[in-house]
Amino acid sequence: MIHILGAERVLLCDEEFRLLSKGAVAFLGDKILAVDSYEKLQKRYPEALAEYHPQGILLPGLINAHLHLEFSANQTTLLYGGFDRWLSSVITHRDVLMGEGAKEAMRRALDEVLSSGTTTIGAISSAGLDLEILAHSSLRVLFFNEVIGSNPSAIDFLWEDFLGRLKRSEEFKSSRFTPLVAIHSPYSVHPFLIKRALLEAKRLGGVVSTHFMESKEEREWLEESRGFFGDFFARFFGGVKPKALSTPLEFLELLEGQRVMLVHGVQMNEEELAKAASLGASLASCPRSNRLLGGELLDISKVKKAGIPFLLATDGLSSNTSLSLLEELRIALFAYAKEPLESWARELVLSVTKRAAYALGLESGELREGLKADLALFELEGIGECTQEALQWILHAKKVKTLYIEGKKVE
Ligand code: MCF
Ligand code: FE
Repeated sequence: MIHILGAERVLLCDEEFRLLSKGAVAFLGDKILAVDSYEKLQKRYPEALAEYHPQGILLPGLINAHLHLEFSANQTTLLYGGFDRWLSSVITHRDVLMGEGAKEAMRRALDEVLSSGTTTIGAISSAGLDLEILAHSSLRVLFFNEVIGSNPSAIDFLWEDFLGRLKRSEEFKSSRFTPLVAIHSPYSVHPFLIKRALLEAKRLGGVVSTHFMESKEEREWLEESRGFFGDFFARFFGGVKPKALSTPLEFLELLEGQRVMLVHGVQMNEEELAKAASLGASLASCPRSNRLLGGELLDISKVKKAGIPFLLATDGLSSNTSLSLLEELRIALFAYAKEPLESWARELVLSVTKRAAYALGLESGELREGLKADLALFELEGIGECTQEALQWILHAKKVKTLYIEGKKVE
């Protein structure tokens, strides 16, 4: 049965940011059949099940490209106000956070993801505890199996653990669930593990995610083998201070030939931005997480100048107060205060729709014939008289009204 979903405003989320007044999307099965005015689509498909929302604003389902569902049990446990304290507190509390209450916390967090109008997530899985919850959720999931560890004497164990998780996740592969690879970061993964994990990523054929240049401590360590990470690693290496395994640029070079999404990038310099651009990498920014951990925000103008596509994501509840992209969008609108207001609002909308889909290799993120029917309908009073749709939607949208993933209504 063909469905027609009509709304007072339809944001196509194409590069020109076109929108329709009294527009609609017609869809059949998992795909969009046509996007046009509600009236025309009703005439074209008279047999369709049609509904129109006079206060509605219809968008492609939002894409949260980077979060850590497994850390959802954190509320007040972890320490903020410095990357060093935060990381130390993660190590201290990791087992508790990932213990008993973790599953329930993950379920609650996913409900929040859905109610913010999100249809796709890029979930970093550190231990595989989130596998079944995510594989059985109604969301579209890019399941990034994380490889982590730099101690040479533990490499075989670390590799087997990663490979075991990866293989297990591959058993759940489906049109909505895609197993992928994440490299935790340049400071925490041995190049040997990186190279092997990248071979698996090539076999899977998708994007690789990695945290990169999140903190000042990271640069200090990678370039000079000193600072917080020196002491941090000494604790895990039996008191012997190891050396950093690659510079930031050497790390980026390892990623050559791979589709990459970098996460954070707050401390990236011009040379690294240029290198990332030459790799065709995208950059996911998580402003609330950055404020709580490293303290500083990304310089958007540098990222734009380098020609790197910018995405917005929430990160996990280990460094945020919610997994709502709507809240993240509002924060980003205010926090990146140098950007011109209206055009920035439009760019932010694209950063969680079309640009995110492009970066992740998804057939969604836009309202266009042939793409997946992943749709988010919101209601906004007065939208019919509004001329600043993207801006007003970011300011006022609190909860999605109806969500479709692959043409199926999420109940
Ligand atoms: O993005 C934030 C901050 N940067 C790095 N890692 C994490 C973030 N949120 C959760 N993490 C996880 C990461 O995946 O914390 C662990 C890793 O498993 C830190 S290293 C023990
Ligand atoms: Fe993260």
